[in-house]
Amino acid sequence: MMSQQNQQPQPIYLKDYQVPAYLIARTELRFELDEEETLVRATLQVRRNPACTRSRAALELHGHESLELCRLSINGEILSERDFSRDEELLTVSAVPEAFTLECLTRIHPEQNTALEGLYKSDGMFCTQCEAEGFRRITFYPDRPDVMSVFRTTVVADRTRYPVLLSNGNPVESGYENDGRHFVTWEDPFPKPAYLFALVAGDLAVLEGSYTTASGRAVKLQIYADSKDLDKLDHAMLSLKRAMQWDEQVYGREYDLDIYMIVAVDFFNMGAMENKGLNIFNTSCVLASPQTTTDAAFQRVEGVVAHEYFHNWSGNRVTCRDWFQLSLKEGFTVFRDAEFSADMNSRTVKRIEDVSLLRTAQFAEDAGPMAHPVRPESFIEISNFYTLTVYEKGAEVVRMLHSLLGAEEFRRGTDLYFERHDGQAVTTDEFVQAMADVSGRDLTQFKRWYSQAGTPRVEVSDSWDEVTGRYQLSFRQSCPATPGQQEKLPFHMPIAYGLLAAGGEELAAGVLELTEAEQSFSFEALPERPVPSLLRGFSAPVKLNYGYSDEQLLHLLRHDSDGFNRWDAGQRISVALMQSLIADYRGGRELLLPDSLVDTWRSLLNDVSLDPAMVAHLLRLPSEAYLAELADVIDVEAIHEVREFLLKALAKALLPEWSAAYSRCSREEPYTPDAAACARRSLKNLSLGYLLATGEEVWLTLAEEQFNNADNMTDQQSALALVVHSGFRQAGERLLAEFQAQWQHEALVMNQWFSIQASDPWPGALERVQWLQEHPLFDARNPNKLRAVVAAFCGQNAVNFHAADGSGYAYLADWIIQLNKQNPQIASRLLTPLTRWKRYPDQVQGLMKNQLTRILDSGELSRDVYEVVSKSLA
Ligand code: 0A1
Ligand code: ZN
Repeated sequence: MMSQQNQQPQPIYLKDYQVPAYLIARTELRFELDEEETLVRATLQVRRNPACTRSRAALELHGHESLELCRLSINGEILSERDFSRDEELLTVSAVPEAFTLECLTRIHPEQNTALEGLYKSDGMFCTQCEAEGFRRITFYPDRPDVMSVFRTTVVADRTRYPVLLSNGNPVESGYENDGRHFVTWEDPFPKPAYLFALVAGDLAVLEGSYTTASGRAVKLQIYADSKDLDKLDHAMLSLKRAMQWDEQVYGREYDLDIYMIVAVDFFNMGAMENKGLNIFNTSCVLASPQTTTDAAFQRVEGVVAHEYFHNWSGNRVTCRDWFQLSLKEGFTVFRDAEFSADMNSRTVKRIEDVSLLRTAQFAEDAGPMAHPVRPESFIEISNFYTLTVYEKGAEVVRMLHSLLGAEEFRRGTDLYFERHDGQAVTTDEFVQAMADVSGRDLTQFKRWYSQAGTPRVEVSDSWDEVTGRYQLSFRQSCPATPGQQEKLPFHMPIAYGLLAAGGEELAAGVLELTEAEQSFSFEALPERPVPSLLRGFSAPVKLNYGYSDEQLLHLLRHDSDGFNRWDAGQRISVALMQSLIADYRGGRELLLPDSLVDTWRSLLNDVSLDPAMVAHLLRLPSEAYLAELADVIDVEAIHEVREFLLKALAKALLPEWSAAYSRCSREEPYTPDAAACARRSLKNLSLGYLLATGEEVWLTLAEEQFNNADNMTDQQSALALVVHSGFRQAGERLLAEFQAQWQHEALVMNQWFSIQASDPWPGALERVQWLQEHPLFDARNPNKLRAVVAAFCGQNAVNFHAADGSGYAYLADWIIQLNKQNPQIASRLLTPLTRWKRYPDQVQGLMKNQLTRILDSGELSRDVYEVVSKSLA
């Protein structure tokens, strides 16, 4: 597992896939949980896989080096050391019968497990995380997703400390032992791969609910959490019921077990996990209450609860053949949860948020050393491939299929896919094949989206013939080289479009299908030269360029029937202006705010007929991260200074409008979390940000009032973050202290307190994070705390992370070296900002690379960190 310079971990290739030699019909597990050590007895019904052509293949069981093997037997005969061999990854038994019972007793140490993979302890409770390859830290097993088995699990533990004992499926038996322990046996009738196994034991409170499926079956719903958080589970429960209903209505998918459980845990590497019937969630993705949770976090809870629920069909009933197919379940499930959220809230706003994430973070991933296709060809450590590319770009690929086929045909495709492959472990090819079969379309070229990495570029030009009324759009597509892929072939992409007349009405609209490197489309007999609205709804994950004039963009901003493109037109205006201001800043020229922008913004701010959420999105300046992604060479300081200049200039130029918008949106009504109220809060807090950017004390007073009087976390936290980040030093300290006093017992709220400080762009942030790390509420073993401090500083505080002396880089490298052994997954994720060194000026590159080299030379590296560092330096 750990590697040294001389024996480096080797990649695994998709092309080397082989079917498993042995299958497991039944898995029986017995866990004896204990503070010091846990005993796991596994009884497996094994038989040769008839589909495996390798005769006399050995039985290979994965087993992490931390497993202590106590006893191994086949059909009751204990094996001696000569009967099997073991290395860091595998236990191999060379001679086994055709079908047999294997029994394996192992001892494990959950209390020492800081990697949070396998069985571990989170704040006094036992829990598991088995995706992707965590089950091999629990017992010896063919830990691969194409081995699916029925599980029966008995959990034994002390009655008083662990009154709640959970596992997958339905509870079938329970009772007491005579030594103060009790047990519960669970049986999951649906065959599943080991990565979906889960176990929880602890002293937990529960919120119960119920749901009756479309066919009339009653399902018990349970959400477990620490008793102090019992009042924060209603939103998750409501979201779950909505998700269950939505999946019935939109996909015809019903839940299949009698019970559905969610457990909230504090120590978790990711957001949540879809274990069959027993989801385990990071507290940050399940707990919600108006007093402690922002609007954004409410939406995240809704989305993640739905995401994990939807996995029951897209992931669990139909699962992945191997981990290269990860996007089969993740891309599809992200698409499903995005559509669900769009239906529950504002479709346009959801799309704007998702595309913003894709265009900043996923495009940056595509342009970095870890760029990979939606279906990667190789990996060293699979944990490194739970990426924006697999999740978000994967969802865009599914969305494109939806656009190409249309909603009805797409639904027939998913019906066929679920029916054909229920209970199977399949590949992305099978998913696309179902779509091809229902539509009669040839999707061979489309599949390049799965195999070619990189963000395609689409250059568009047009021509107009006054005499015939012929309008022509010409497209040219290309895709930059990515690691291991120099040449790319053209993609099959849907380009949703509309053609707008001067009066704003639509002359034509539809979806163009681009398949060639260069391709033109003509529109005949148009009454006038149109303004093209291209890539509506962001119909393909590409960078599209057309030489829009400001007038054309303003026209789209005013008239486009596609809300997304209206927003995007505004973004294009802002981006173009900021790019020219960045050039001015670098050239030492004075920065000026054009009157035209002020006029446009004024009319948007004054237009009370517009959705306030939309106005807020339109008037939020493009993020530093997005501008960085668009730059040839990233000038961190120039980007930051230009954005600050614009904030201040727009604040001053539109002062009465910001103030009016603020007042208009601050109604004296009690808090509600509905979409309209969220929309008002977002415009109100955006306005407050601009007001504070003036630096005038009156607005500080307003912000402090909002902070003090808020009946919800969105308003209170926005006020805090805005005061701190606007550079009101003293007031900021005062509010931070008050906030801490008020919320010190709420871990998730305090995470926000940490991250507001860590992302503070003003000088001194490095000293601040070093101080925060010593705070009694900081805990370096808790991933949420690391994200709130380390990731917030390195990922959301560009000016400070990129300090000219390289101190930010050294700070991150210190953390990586410390976390490498403690929690490799988190270490490797935190590393991302350092991997982007090629995007910065020469002198910066050297400083960043030095730290990467320092990590590489720091001793034994986990596969996770080794893969990212070595690929970054290659
Ligand atoms: N399948 C989960 C994501 C997940 C992946 C790995 C984990 O542990 C390392 C945890 C969760 C999802 O998509 O929600
Ligand atoms: Zn998922």
